Amino acid sequence: MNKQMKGQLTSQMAMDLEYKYGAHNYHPLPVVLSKGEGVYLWDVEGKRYYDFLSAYSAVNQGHCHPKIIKALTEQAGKLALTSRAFYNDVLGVYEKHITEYFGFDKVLPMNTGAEAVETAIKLCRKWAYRKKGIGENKAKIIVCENNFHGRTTTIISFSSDPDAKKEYGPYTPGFITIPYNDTRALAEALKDPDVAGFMVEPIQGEAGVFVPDEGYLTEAYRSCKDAGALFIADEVQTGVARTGKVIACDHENVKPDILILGKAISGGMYPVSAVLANDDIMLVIKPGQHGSTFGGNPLAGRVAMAALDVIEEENLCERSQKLGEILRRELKAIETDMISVVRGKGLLNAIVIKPKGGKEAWDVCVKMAENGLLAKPTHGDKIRFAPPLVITEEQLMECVEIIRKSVLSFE
Ligand code: IF1
Repeated sequence: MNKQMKGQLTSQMAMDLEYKYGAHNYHPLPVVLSKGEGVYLWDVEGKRYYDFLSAYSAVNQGHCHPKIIKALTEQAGKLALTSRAFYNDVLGVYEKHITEYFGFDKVLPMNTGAEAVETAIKLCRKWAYRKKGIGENKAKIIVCENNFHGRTTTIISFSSDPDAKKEYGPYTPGFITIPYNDTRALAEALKDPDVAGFMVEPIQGEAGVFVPDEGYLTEAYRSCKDAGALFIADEVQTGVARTGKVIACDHENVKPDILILGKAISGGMYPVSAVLANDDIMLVIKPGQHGSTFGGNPLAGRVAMAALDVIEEENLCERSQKLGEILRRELKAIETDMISVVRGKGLLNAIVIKPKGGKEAWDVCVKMAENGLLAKPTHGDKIRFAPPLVITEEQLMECVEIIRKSVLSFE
């Protein structure tokens, strides 16, 4: 009541509003957040939590990073959007910055991850017709089972998740699905001369942080080269230091032909995504053939440059690598049969929960929230653990304690 008089929403009021006025396309954990700083989030009642989701790895640099806020606010007061009908004085500077950062000739700027994936699909197809000589409308792209690449009509056309796909047809043709982590299936599929490319997540996020065998990416890349097909890495979730390297492909020294980035290239401050490729590929798209009103706007450029600088300045790759090892070691040491699997790379991790006494992953997450740590179950029995990479070892150990206490409360 008091809070309401001050014009503040209680958690219940906020949840009721979303339920009444918002589409019901999500089922969030019952916590209403109003503030973030670094590794912490606060709910409207002022309770503090560790964030162990990082907005699905968008907030790798931590919430409300001062350097990224500064970039955003300074540029917002100067120039936010011009469209691409005119040049602006940030875009070229940003393009130089990001291409040098990731080691490609060119970037095509978009906004969301799904848009960048769509862009990569279009780029791959156009390359196939202009450079590989595939007959028009014949190009195929190989994708993996249990992929997650976004929510657009074309992308869900090759999803294997019925929730994501069912009753959204008719679907876009031109995709071949093979099992993930299966180089023989890939080699077989690549025999089709109409294959233009292979699009893959270096670690499958939605599938519950499924890490492929060592050497998978190297072998897949080599098969693509042998077949004259493009190797397309969707690093929307794995990119930007999350797995302990700048991109996850770096673990195997694989340089994708097309690199898709999103989420953390803005530190979660603004929707920024990007497709990177070298000239022989990127320049097949000519003026008027692809674009976006917001893609490459000055605000996005400034924010992304600041967010990428933070990764380097704060050594977030090294932190992610080191703390990931500690986290997995500590999780494996929890004496419970409720955690059946611990897996991941860097600070992209998941545990698999074996239900006990009717209690499942969802209940564990609710308990962890009570104890001050936010994580979300995926596919029923898995819980993703992906804190902001700015977390300290001391904070991480405190989080392990919260997880331990929460899981053991069901023993
Ligand atoms: C939701 C998952 C994560 C992605 C990869 C493209 C996109 C994503 C590899 C699209 C987005 C999200 C979106 C989010 C849930 C989430 C997710 F569990 F579904 F798989 F992160 F783990 N490529 N991933 O992971 O990017 O268009 O959303 O910017 O609520 O749908 P977007």
